[in-house]
Amino acid sequence: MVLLVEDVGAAREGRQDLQSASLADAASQLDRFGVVILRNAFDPLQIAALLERARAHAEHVTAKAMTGATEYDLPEHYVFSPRNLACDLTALDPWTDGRTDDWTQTSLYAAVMTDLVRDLFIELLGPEAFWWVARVRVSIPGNDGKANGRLSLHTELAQIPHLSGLHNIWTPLTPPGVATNVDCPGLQFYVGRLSWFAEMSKPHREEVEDFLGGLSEAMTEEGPELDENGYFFRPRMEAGDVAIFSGAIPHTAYVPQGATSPRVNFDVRLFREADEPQAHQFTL
Ligand SMILES: O=C(O)CCC(=O)C(=O)O
Repeated sequence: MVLLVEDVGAAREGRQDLQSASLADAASQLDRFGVVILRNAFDPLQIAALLERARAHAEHVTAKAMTGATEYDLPEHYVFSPRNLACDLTALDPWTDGRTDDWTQTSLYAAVMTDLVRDLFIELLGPEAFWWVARVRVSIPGNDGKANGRLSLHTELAQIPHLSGLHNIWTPLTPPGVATNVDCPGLQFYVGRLSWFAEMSKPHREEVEDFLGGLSEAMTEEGPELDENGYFFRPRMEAGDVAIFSGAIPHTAYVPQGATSPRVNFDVRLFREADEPQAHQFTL
């Protein structure tokens, strides 16, 4: 298994360019595009038990959601939200079974925090960082507009402006062979104007949201026509791949026409400083 980094720039020409990754390559993608995709970041066998639980969880949630249920009959420690079909990672992770809400105690943390990922975050945030909201989300194709409706195209910076140095880790918890943006809903990023979003998202949130609102039709199209400033990057990701993205990059889910499976994923927010009472400090 070779760790690869995807060239986000090549996706603009419809090419998928994967190269063996170094810390410098990963940092450069993140700096230029606001997102880096690490393929084969970890061996999915390390989280085999979590993947099995994620599969069973998605099956249960999908069956409930498709009947329009409001009661999901999940144990209380799942801290499950029918609004975004998300629950705490620690409820599903076999290492914790909900006994703690600390994602740094989970088998997923042990798998994702490879030397490269850790070094990248130390470069971005320093060795003492914070995290907040570590969740497993289920996204169901064909159920848009209902409980799990796609979030609007947004930047985290505009939505949670009180965190500094904010970055997300996003990783699929899908069964082997199931790829996001091909077989199941994935993530899409609007690539372009990164410095404008970085500068404007906090002080001029409405202007940023107006601009993103104008892209709402394009973001659902298979081959959107966009101006020269931007394009949608829709990475194909499987279990073991990791996306790391900055608070400045606009993103939301993408549901490909051929999607048949629900998508389960994990996401967490990491940051440098916080005026956030629920933030947890940790050492990278
Ligand atoms: O997983 C998704 O569909 C969206 C995730 C997202 O927008 C976020 O984590 O901020």
